[in-house]
Amino acid sequence: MGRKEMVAMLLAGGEGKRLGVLTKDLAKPAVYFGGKYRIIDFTLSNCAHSGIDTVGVLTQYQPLELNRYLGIGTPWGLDRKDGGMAILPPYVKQKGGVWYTGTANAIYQNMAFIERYNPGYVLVISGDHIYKMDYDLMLQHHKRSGADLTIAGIEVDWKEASRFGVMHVDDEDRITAFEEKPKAPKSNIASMGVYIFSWALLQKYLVYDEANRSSSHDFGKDIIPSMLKDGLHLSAYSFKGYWKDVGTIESLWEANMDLLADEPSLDLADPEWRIYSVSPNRPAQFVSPEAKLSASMVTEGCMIEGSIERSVLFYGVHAGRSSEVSESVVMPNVRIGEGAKIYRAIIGEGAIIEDGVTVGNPDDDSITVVAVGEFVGNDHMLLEVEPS
Ligand code: ADQ
Ligand code: ADP
Repeated sequence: MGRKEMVAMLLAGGEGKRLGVLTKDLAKPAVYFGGKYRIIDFTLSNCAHSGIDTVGVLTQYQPLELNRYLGIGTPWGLDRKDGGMAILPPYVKQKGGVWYTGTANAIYQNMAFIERYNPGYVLVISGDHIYKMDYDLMLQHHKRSGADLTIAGIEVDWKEASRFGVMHVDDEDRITAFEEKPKAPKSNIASMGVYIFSWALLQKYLVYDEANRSSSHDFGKDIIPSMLKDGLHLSAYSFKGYWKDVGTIESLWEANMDLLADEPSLDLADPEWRIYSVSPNRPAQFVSPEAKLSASMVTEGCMIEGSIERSVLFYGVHAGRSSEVSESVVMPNVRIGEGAKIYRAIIGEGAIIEDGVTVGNPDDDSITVVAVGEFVGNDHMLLEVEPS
């Protein structure tokens, strides 16, 4: 194997329990997003545009569909012999196999994969964020500052800060303090969970952390705090673009709605930064004479006979006559019956909404979720998520 300057390790094994019925049989990175994509397409496309050709994808929870989707990495230009994409599930080693316990442990168990490429740097990223980012610019920042670890950071709303690792940064971008998901955050600069480590040093810390029995083997909880405590140079790379962690129902819904703004802050049409995905090869969408469509994304294979407003429809959705869909995210192959009404909802793949049924409530802020494959009749109770 040729030497690589930087190898990416993409964490795609989290359980995603906060997405509830949408991730019951599906890893979070494989969840649909934005009409034509899966969440993981964004990170993989970032790798492609940043000139990264060696990516280890660490899977664990419900990997079947994700593995099938990733294939050999062709859509992202990663189907190559020298490097390319490798799917790295926990496997049985001579000393016995173990489930990945935390994010750092997942990388620890794959040190041999990284070592094959003898890289100068390792980029750690997640499969559950929506953003467009050039990791090469971050690498240049890392080299320029001479840091041991660079963490990408972004300013978030104060009310959201406790969902993230937050950091304090001085005038020279040096991280002076880091707290993982603090109850009372003292900074609103969130870690994006995007890290560049110098490989020799990361290796040392992974081994050291593994020997520590009280560690949870997590980057945010263990590795970053111990590097900081040891006085290493941690630098923040300030990211200015659109970034969203879509780990909750509310944020997944919001990020889809963000695409429908007059001038969306995440431009999917940028010819310089395509988001690569796998096309389902369906016929063009069909819109019947009585249909109404406004401010929506409607994808191939859809058949629209009702009224669709401020919604994102994935492929193969059938919206029956006189149906109404408003401010909703409708995943592939959903059937919406005649006269059915859907307000502020996320409808899982393959769900069936019977004729005349109402899902969601136009008058409140909650978001209703219909599970993958669920049949919704008139007497059905649905999960509502109150806004936080
Ligand atoms: P979280 O996203 O909450 O916070 P975590 O649950 O550890 O952190 O997941 C990080 C990523 O790793 C996710 O993509 C998840 O799918 C994956 N993952 C989790 N456990 C894994 C395992 N055992 N094997 C493989 N993959 C695994 C992190 C940071 C915060 C930061 C936020 C930004 O800890 O500091 O602010 O990301 O979203
Ligand atoms: P959420 O925070 O929404 O539950 P994440 O994807 O961020 O979802 O992962 C949550 C946690 O679940 C992580 O800390 C991870 O270690 C843990 N986890 C990952 N895979 C499994 C699994 N197969 N069984 C139990 N826990 C898991």
